[in-house]
Amino acid sequence: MQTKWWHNKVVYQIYPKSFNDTTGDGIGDIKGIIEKLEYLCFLGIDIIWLSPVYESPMKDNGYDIANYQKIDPSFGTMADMEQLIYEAKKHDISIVMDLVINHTSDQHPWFIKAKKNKRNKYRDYYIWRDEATDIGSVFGGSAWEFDETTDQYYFHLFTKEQPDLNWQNKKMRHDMYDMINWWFDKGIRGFRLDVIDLIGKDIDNNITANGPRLHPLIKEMSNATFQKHDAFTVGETWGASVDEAALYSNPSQQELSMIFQFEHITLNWHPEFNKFKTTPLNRLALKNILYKWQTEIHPNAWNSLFFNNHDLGRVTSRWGNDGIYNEQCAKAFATVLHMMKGTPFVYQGEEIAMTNVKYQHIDDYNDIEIHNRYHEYVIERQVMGQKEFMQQVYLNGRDNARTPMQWDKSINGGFSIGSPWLRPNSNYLFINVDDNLKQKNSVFYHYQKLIQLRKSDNYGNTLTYGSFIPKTTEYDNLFLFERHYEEKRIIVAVNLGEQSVSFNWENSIDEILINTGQIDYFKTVTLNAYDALVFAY
Ligand code: TEU
Repeated sequence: MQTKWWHNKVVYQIYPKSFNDTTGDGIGDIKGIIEKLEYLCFLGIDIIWLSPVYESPMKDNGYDIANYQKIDPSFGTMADMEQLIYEAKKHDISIVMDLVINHTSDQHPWFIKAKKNKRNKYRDYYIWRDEATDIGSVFGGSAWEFDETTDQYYFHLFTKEQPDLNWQNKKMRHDMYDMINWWFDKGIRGFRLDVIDLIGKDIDNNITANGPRLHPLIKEMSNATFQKHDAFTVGETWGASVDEAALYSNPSQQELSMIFQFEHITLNWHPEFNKFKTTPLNRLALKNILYKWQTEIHPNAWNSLFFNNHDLGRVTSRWGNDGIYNEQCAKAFATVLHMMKGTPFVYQGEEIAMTNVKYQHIDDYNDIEIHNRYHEYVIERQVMGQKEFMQQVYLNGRDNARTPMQWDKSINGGFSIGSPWLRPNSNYLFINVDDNLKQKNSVFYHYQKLIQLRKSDNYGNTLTYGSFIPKTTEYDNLFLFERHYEEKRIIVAVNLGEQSVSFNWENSIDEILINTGQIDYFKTVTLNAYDALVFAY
């Protein structure tokens, strides 16, 4: 396999609005990220993926961009951004920005001009039709909004404040490529591409994701930008299959470094109500999906590895046990993730086992998706009761991932001396960075160890390039697999449940790499609730 600079790197995702506020306005800022670079360096991460910090009306917390080349004042200035890039580089950390180019904000100058009249040169930067079709918005309701100024509908797969761009317009595309290269010239090392599988849409044939023109468009973009800068790129592609993953990430395609696929995330989602009507996690189904993506992906393609991000409930609350087993459970999920082949992503707070939050009232929530779906399912269509809906929000609502980062026991968990834009989780009193750094067997130091293993002389190549060999077991909750590279062999055994499991082991053990329980072994290895054991043999 052709080696890439990012192959053995670990990515940390920051949702700036909730990371660290240095001005006291209750909103995280770029200076707050600079202040925490030492912490991130100590954790051992190599790349920071920054959720959007561009100028935005914040209808979707920055995923509605009004100016791609201006920093939103709530996050700071362009000088702050340039300083972050500079300071991060001094810590050998690369900055990757979030590229939201399927749509802009309705406050973007392009859209403001496009709306003025039909003759405007920016009119065709967006998608206009005389009649609406029955395509729905991801956030509920129609994907069409009527504009009275010009008596036409415009298309928006997300909120009506996020009009979709027309990627068939060549001038728009090249304006975008100029912007992308402008950011590379500032020293960033890559991009996370928001819902990039939507830019090939063919809405007159009811095709939104994975359209016929998708890969030619990504190739054109990549050749005009990413390939020129040996960039790290990860595309968000919700519906991608393991075969389609190679179309994006096989280097011979010259498109992207990797994609975020969501088959493991949506495995217990309802076909119509998605995250708002889920079934309990089926661990065998999760195991089979993770193993499939490890063993069936094209040998030259590349996996991203994640359980958390800014759109998902936190994994210990969503799939595990965020009560008595919270820390053990966090370590177990992290061990499975980081011992697989691909690029691990750590979402802010995951490294200290932050959990979901339970606000009592719907008005305590900020997320446009939660509010839109509450209105649609509970109020308008009455297909769900209030209690049932709130239970699903407690599991999968996006605000669970957006509560302020919990730094210490001080007011607001040390996130802000002001009034935070989203109420902190009150458990910051016992789940916080400060306590984690003081406890040698904390979740933080477990993540630090996992990341160190990936960079170690002895096991770095095995974990980065080694083959993945699944082992069959009689237990759904026992994730047992091996990693082999040249003469190195590692076995990974994680109990992703509360019932004890065991497996026979007759071979010698060369070195215990991870042991989160007091695991005894003599011919039989027994793992109790959420124990994780990794050893070389
Ligand atoms: O998310 C795409 C997306 O579809 C998810 O928001 C998903 O729809 C939802 O969480 C599942 O119900 C990307 C960004 O990650 C998200 O934050 C933005 O809201 C969205 O695109 C629009 O830019």
